[in-house]
Amino acid sequence: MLNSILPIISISLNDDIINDIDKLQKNLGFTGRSEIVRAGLRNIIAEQKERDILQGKLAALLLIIHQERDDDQVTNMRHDFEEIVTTHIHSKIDQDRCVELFLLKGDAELIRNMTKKFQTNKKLEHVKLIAM
Ligand code: NI
Repeated sequence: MLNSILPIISISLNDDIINDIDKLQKNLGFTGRSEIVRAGLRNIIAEQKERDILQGKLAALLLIIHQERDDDQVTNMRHDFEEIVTTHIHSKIDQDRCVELFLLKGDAELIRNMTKKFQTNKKLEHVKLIAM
């Protein structure tokens, strides 16, 4: 295969993320940091595309993991979407972290907006939408 020259961009990452990347690289057998970053980005793009085609009324599960000290972030954001939240479970996972599960029913647009709001909040560690 011919070597293709890829544009180089610089990104800033904190130590925690760099450690996680290096661990993933080792465990999953990626050849370098760039490769793992590309794989992660491809996943986000695929997820986004999947989400963009959701339409009409649907049910979905939104999973969020965060530091316990950020509990109020989730609570505050939840209030903007009361009309689609049918069930909300909030539980401690360990010393510092909490998991929150939202069962959502309603307009795809609202579900998308809620997911976007959580996903762009930097304090939340993990946000995952499963549409049903
Ligand atoms: Ni909590």
